[in-house]
Amino acid sequence: MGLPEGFRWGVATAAYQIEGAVDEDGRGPSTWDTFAHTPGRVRDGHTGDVACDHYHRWPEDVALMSGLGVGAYRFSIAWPRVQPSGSGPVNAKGLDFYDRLVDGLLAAGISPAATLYHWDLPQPLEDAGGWLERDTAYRFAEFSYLAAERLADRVDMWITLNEPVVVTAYGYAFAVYAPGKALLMDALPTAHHQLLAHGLAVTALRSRNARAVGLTNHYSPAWAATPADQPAADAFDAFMNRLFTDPVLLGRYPDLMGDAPYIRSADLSVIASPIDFLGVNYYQPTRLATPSEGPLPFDMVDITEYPTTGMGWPIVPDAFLSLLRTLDARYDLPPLYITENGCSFPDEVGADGTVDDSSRIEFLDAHIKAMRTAIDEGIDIRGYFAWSLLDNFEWSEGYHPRFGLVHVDYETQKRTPKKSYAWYRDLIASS
Ligand code: IFM
Repeated sequence: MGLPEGFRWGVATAAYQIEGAVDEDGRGPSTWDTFAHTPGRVRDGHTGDVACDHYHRWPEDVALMSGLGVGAYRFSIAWPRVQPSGSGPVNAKGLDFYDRLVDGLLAAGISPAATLYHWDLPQPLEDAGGWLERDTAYRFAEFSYLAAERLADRVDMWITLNEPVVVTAYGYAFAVYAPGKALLMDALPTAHHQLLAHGLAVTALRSRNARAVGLTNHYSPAWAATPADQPAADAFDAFMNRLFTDPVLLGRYPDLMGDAPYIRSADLSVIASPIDFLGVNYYQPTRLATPSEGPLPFDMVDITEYPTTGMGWPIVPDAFLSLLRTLDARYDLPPLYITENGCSFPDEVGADGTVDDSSRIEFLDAHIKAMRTAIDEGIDIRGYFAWSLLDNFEWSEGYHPRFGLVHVDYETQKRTPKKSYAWYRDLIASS
């Protein structure tokens, strides 16, 4: 079967991973600036200070998207550019940047899809408690309102949060991402406050006539190592796949929240405000076993029988299909967008000046086929965004992993489209 009418092929990026220009035009510090500048936090001390210099080179990057023929671009708006201290008046120059970008995209015939929070919390908000504090949810709604006030007449899709589970788990429970806290299960209030932020932002965005509003979650199918390990897999599933979806689509939490004093009676109805779409990010499945010791109800076990990406992540396109089927069976879903899917490999520019990333082509081809099977089965998927347009700052791994369709030489900022860029361009043109 063909793709649904209006299906959007796109590419995705995020502000801190590509923009650089961290001190320009009044931008304030974010938790990722602080974290990356703390010795030992990011591999080889890499930071997002310059990144892909997209803040200055965005016209070149929009031209690369035009060359691909994408219909949509998912980018994120850096909260610390718009409200440098996380509250108070707008920094006009910060919003001007996104205004120019959005106009540049529209002039190129590319639909703008803006994410409002891709992990770069203004540092002053973190100093006041960050996502452990309920007030951060209200600050986020205010920021969302300000961004939409300026851009809602031209942005087609608004994504409130990107992968809030990663913020709770990596940022607040296990200290591997900003803000680097190791609170284990005491990190759970950050889940509730992010969800509340999402719900409040939906209302704020709608009050500014936002065209379509949703959120993006990270999903990883949970495989039990043996039948006896099924409770461990279920516990992981509740945390990774249900914690940020059940409250939004079902209006209730999975069991793991327990008796949480920070959840107020009206909160779940705010969180369950209807959304226009759900963003799905998929990279890999996870295998779980009963924990031998420790505070968590599961242990993660390596998956060794599949080829892996440069991150060591198993390549399992069938798990992507089974995830889409599971979501469809579990919920009365709004339309889905695949807001991220992709892989890193240690790509290099060859002597002839080209980058042969055939492994990425295989990865994308197999995952897009899995998505098309889901569409053929009747699952309402309206778009696919490859992660990522450019090689970029991969959080605590710095610039080592390369996820882009376009290679970036960080010394010269030269962009070199890889073989996968031409492959994706041809795929878009033919479908
Ligand atoms: O680079 C990240 C992105 O910021 C969020 N989703 C996963 C990607 C690859 O790790």
